[in-house]
Amino acid sequence: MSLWPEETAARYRASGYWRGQTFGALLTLLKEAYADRTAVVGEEQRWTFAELDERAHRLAAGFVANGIGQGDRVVVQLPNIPEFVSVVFGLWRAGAVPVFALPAHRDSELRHFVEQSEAKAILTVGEHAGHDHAKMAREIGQHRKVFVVGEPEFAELAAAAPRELPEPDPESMAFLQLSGGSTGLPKLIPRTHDDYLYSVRESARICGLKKDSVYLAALPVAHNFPLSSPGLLGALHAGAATVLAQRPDADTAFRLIEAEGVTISGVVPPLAAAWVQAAARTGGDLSSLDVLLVGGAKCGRELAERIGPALGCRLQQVFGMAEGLVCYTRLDDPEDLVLSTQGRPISPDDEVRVVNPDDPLATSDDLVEPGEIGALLTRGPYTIRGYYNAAEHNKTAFTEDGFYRTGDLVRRRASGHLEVVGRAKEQINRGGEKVAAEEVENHLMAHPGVLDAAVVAVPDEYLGERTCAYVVPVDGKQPSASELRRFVRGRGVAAFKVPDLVEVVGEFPVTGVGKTSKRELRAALAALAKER
Ligand code: J2J
Repeated sequence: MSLWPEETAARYRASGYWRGQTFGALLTLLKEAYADRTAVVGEEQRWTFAELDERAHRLAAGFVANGIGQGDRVVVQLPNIPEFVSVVFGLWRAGAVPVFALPAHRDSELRHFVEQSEAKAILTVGEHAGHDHAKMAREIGQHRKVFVVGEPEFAELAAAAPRELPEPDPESMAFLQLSGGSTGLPKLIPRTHDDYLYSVRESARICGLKKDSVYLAALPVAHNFPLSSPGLLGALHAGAATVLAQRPDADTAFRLIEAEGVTISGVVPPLAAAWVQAAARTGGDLSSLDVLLVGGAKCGRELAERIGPALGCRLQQVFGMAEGLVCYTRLDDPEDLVLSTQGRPISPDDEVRVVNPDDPLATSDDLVEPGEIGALLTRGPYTIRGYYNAAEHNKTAFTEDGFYRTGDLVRRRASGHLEVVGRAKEQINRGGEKVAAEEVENHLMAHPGVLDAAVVAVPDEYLGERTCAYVVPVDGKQPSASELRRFVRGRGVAAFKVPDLVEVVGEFPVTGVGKTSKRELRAALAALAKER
């Protein structure tokens, strides 16, 4: 059964976008074509396509032996280690559905993913970057199975004898991605084998991946960008190797670029800026690097202009979202488009509407004049039609005719290239890491001294934006900024969600608005913060 209306699904099949292939079946073909070529490189491991294929077969059998099979959800929280790849393909072959948590997520988020997806198991690591993931998973998992890479139970899974397993339906949910979100905790995004493989296949082509390419995954690979734009999966699809960096800093990345002959990577703008600066300082050999994708947040023209000369590579801008739509500047685009736009969609059947930005419920008919700024709506062969188990939220997140309301403000050029000029959604983009204002507000309001809270973006030279929480205390209470930051951290959230700044105010510093909505209040605060 398709997650799209049947008529639309039929069109996507007929157009050759959806080919009825699963990720497990793809890996089998890759193994046949590229057996002894390197597929994945980790800190201490180096697997060929044949080795990856075998590991995925064994894990699949191990999962099934443990009662994890067709349609079962498993929350996967792994850093950039080769086991991420074998585990995910193992789950796919078992017909199970990975839920991609980021290594930065903590108790409150992980618990939400487990509950929301009704996961049967959690798959994680032990200690990573100073945090005990195994302990956290066990506390949350309770009666669920918890597998920890490096522990005996996982070794047992990984050693299971391969066996024939039924293929999952290519049009069924392959995994759940996370949304950056704007209202409360992250929503789950159901992606299918067919729709995701289409975006991966085309991304690999658009980014010029070939079997001799080497992709450096600098960002956490569970994120949609390093996973599929073109990312780990794009590289595998092309028969190319992926090098997994444990950390994204310039020292680590440059060492790997030189040692492994990396040809392509993808980073968020603050990281691109850090690499540009470091290249001027260190002069490591980056000569193999051919393409750097920059996206996740707006890459301003000034930074865009410096990337090519500093790193000796071509810049490719990418504007994507875990919900679907991905835009790239093309490698043969004129320089001005590469420097000043965020690219154009992957597919000729990506439908883009730029609509009235002042109406959060604008429909696909409320178009602005061509070239004017408006809110971006999109629909297409790899953009979801609804979040997982979120009927109420879906009523406003999507139009009646199935367009996703991205919350991004864009301007469209005659060439179809989009320029991202801002955002209408209540989200802070902290250098590519998305913070839903409401999620942090709810954490703040759990503090006994807090009456009300509004979290807004303030400009930041390095990250683009940082978070500022305006807090109105309960009468007679005066919680300090540091106490409130500690409190939010203690609620078990990813570190990037702890407010960078906290301003405790007598009342919200907006006058004359009377009974104002949070939306208006936030806009007023954001304008105020910008003026400072
Ligand atoms: C401005 N804003 C951008 C850009 C994303 C590739 C690349 C990025 C993501 C991603 C992704 C932007 N300029 N170049 O999934 O496959 C903001 C927009 C967008 C939101 C999506 C991929 N690139 N953004 O960042 O799901 O606001 O995906 O709606 O994390 O990031 O965030 P996310």
